[in-house]
Amino acid sequence: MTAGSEGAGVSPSDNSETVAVGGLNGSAGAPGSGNSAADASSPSSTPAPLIPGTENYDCSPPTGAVPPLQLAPFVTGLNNPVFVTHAPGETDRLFVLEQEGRIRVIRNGTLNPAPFLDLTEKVELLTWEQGLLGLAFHPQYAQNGLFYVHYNGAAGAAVIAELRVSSEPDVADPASERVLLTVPTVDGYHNGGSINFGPDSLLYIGLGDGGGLGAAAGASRLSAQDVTSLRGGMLRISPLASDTQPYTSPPGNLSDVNPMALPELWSKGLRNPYRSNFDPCTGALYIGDVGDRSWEEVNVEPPATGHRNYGWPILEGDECFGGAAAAGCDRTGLTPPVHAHPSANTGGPQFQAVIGGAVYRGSAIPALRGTYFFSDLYGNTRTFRYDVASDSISEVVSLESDLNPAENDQGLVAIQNGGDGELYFVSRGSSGGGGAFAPQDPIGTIYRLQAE
Ligand SMILES: [Ca+2]
Repeated sequence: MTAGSEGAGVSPSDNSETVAVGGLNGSAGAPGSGNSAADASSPSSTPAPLIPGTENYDCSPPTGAVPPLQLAPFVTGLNNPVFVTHAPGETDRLFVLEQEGRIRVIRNGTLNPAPFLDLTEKVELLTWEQGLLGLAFHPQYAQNGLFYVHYNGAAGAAVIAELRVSSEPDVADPASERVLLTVPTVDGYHNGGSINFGPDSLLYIGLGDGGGLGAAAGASRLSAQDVTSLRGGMLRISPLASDTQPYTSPPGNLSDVNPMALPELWSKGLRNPYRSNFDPCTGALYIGDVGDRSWEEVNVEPPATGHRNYGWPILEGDECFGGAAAAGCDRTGLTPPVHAHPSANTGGPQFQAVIGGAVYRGSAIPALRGTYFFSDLYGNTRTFRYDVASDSISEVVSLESDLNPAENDQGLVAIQNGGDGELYFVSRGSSGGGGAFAPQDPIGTIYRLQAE
């Protein structure tokens, strides 16, 4: 293996061996993980949400039949929106990320003209896959005003940074930025982007394998199996500064069972975890992992269950990566996805670049409570229900004929909960295609999932 050219990690040595993390599947969950508040064993109870700030989500069981659904335009005129979320406990504001580096505020359905924060001077987009990709508010945001962003900075490197709100609630303080972590890219592809606080109030960060075209691709792929690289991993950190450390790595991470592993790592073997979300009612973590040429996949981590190896680049989906020549690959210790969909690249039904979504926890459509929505870059939305007790999913249902507002090339890039648990779909207005990023007109739209 040519591990010496593995340039996308934070390896202490250029010659670090690629160390498999296999064999760790099924290891015990993190200590202090008071999980399983909600599972199928008590379907009639209504658990409280497990994540601070999601107390307005509705965790009661589903009732009734699913009505015909639609995506109703909520806010338009956004410039390359790529994400939406809410501050803890808030139901009147949403925060939208515009790819080139702005955070915008939507208050009661109206877009504020002035941004909450403008990071465009710091964001560098080498490709359509980069930009300001993720935002997570600290669980105690109402008290400390802290929030975290995941963006691509100088030379396209992944940057995780902390900022603080100003004395004005709709304006952040740009001078407050404190960079926690910087991880170089290869050529701007496979960045990951997700960033979420879990039930343990720790920050989970999805980093892609860093991309790589041609000869560089093989090397960057290997980083996903290299526990001395943060690339291709799900990280779990306590983001607050501690003495001289910009953040700390808590007990319970992968290094507890594999001393070779970097202390930030929680799980490995991911290719491009662009979008992930916890279900606050169960604590399960849903990870959409964008595939290569054959399979798009969704992984679900049961509550407080890390130390997983999701297989890339040994597996793509549930198949040995590399086609027939790779048949018989060693699956020991690898966790296949709960769902894999053929990619459009193989000539199957159109489905390309999975968009990991979120679990509906609103009140408006009771039959959907507990249903996970995900899609692809072209808005081919699908759903399933995940059962914690059996660690398995229901049949996957396609909603692409109902919920594809522009029919094609709409650039669907996120499905997220509002503060009331309802679902919002973020459309950039075009897929952007491959290659270098190019500015476009403000044709982005946020849709709200509603009954017809
Ligand atoms: Ca996988």
